[in-house]
Amino acid sequence: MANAIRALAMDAVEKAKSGHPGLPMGAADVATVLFTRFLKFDAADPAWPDRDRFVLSAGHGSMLLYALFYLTGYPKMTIAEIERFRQLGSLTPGHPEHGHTPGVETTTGPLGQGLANAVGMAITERHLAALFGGDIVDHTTYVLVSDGDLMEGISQEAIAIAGHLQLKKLIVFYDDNGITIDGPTSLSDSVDQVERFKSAGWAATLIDGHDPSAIAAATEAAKRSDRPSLIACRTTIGFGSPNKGGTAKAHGSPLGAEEIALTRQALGWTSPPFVIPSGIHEVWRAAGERGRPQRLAWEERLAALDSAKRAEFERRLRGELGGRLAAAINGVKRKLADAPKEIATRAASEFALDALTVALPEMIGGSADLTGSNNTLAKGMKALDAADYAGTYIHYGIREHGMVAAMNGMALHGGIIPYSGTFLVFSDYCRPAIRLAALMGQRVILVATHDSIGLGEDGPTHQPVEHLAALRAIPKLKVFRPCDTVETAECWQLALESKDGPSVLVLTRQNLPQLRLGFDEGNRCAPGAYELFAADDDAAVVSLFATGSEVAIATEAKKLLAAQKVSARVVSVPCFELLLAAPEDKRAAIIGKTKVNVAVEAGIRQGWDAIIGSHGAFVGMTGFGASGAYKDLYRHFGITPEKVAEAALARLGKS
Ligand SMILES: Cc1ncc(C[n+]2csc(CCOP(=O)(O)OP(=O)(O)O)c2C)c(N)n1
Repeated sequence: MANAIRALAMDAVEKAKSGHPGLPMGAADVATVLFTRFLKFDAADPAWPDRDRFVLSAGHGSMLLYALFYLTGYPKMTIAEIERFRQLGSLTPGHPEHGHTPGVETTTGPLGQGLANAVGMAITERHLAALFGGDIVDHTTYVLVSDGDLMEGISQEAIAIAGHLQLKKLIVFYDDNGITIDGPTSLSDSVDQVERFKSAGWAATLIDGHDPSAIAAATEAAKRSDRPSLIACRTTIGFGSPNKGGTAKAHGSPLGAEEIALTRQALGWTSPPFVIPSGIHEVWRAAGERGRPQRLAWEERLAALDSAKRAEFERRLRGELGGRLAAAINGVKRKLADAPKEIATRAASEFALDALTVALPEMIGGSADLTGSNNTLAKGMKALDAADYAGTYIHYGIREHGMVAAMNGMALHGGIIPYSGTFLVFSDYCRPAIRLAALMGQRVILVATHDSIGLGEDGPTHQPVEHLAALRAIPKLKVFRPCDTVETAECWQLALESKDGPSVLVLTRQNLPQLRLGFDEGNRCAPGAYELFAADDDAAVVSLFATGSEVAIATEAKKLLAAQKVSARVVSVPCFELLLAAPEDKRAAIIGKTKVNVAVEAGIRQGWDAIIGSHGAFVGMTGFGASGAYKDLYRHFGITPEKVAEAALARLGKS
């Protein structure tokens, strides 16, 4: 049965003239034992909610997954798709893509991410089991990792969190083949992985990864463990290939016709390419049907659940917010209309979260050890930890990358909406996971506080300058930078309503005036930008565009210009992506047609030309910040109402 995987992998890679045969061939025995004896799945229904998850963290070995899907009978994975491996539009892309190929639990390829995603999935399983009961939620998360996965730094973050949270239903198979692209791992690594995992609170063992009974015994033991488990499986990369097996040559290129013929001989595999002997295929298909009775029994248990509980479970899995969100946001906005607040937007975010987390108990918060600074802990939230998986707040520790990758796994699992916090400057530390959230279209929300030189004395190491531009460059990511308490609530609403993609909420440390007074039933931030303060007459010659803390500066600049008899309007731009996605006429109407456009943002100019044009004036940063009181810094870097007014006057030829 394992040789069927090997044959499909080497033949598909050969036909595609590219790909990675080594991992599928080496890990075929592990995968065969897992899929035929342990994994709870029903090939006919790859998205069944209580299925076990299998994450191929080493995504370059994608043919392993595709071969398994084909052999076990996933409906869409036909032999034609296997033959179209890596071709445009096929269901068998180079690396597994979630949302593209049914059965792929997460998009992998960037090493280490899948392992951290799996941690998020395992956390979600424990949490939902605590809420809805083990009859309804009871599944194991299995992961296959490679040397590369475990060398990446993110793996340390993931392992440490999983060990700390005692995620006993997380089982990791390590394809311990001692080979990477450059050659043997001894070129660059001397870590004892078993000891490393043990020290992080895991059960860990080393076995022969080509011995089915050893694989089965280790998996049985792992299932009984009260800790997460690592099973290091000694394997031979490209198992079966007489000349390339066990070497880096089997890692990432076709074996070649001659070597494939020799491998067929060595494995005793006589079928032509893409043909699986019917006897072997039948046993594989039976493995794919093995879980059907379990799925049907689960459906019956779900149907028998108390109807309110069942409705809530199903609502959560669908990721629907119902009418709860708008009601909560409007409640917050009414309070702010009655009693305006001059607070930092990070505090405004907490104010919104106090209401949101009550209305939407599926929100699971957290922070990378900056809870008090990120204001992510709402009233009444309790820690989610090994003692109480029903909690809704995760102390991720100083692990930004692992945190966001775990959030991706949570969103992929479904049933919860993850959000968490760090400083905006450290979005660099989790950028690869943010990018994957965007690529996968997952609702993951990052609260990024301390968003500019406005954070003050911590200085240039902590002051983001290029981060807004860098985040705005990621397709499908929404970057929100609200200017006050009301916009913060509205941006939270938009982030939560963005079911098909991630959001970053960029928030200040420093207090800001509430500019939105009165109550607006609608969400004025929804178009991405709007005229916050119209010109005092019909003859505006200047449009002042700003985001976040700089909207108040633009508003003051408008007054200075008025004193000089120059009519200006202020446009708040809380979200570039929404504005730039709007139809041309709508966008043009918001941007307006005044003689002069000026933008002010305490970051670099990059990206602003799309709104103000290359002739527009920009008041912001051109280099790194400095340590000092924030008001001094704004003056020092020239981000003041006076400078904004001056820039406008200069463009009008009045200075
Ligand atoms: C973050 C990241 N860095 C680099 C790569 C490129 N890459 C793909 S596989 C690989 C290493 C291969 O070694 P291993 O993980 O042991 O896989 P195996 O050789 O066993 O297939 C590298 C460096 C990547 N996919 N992701």
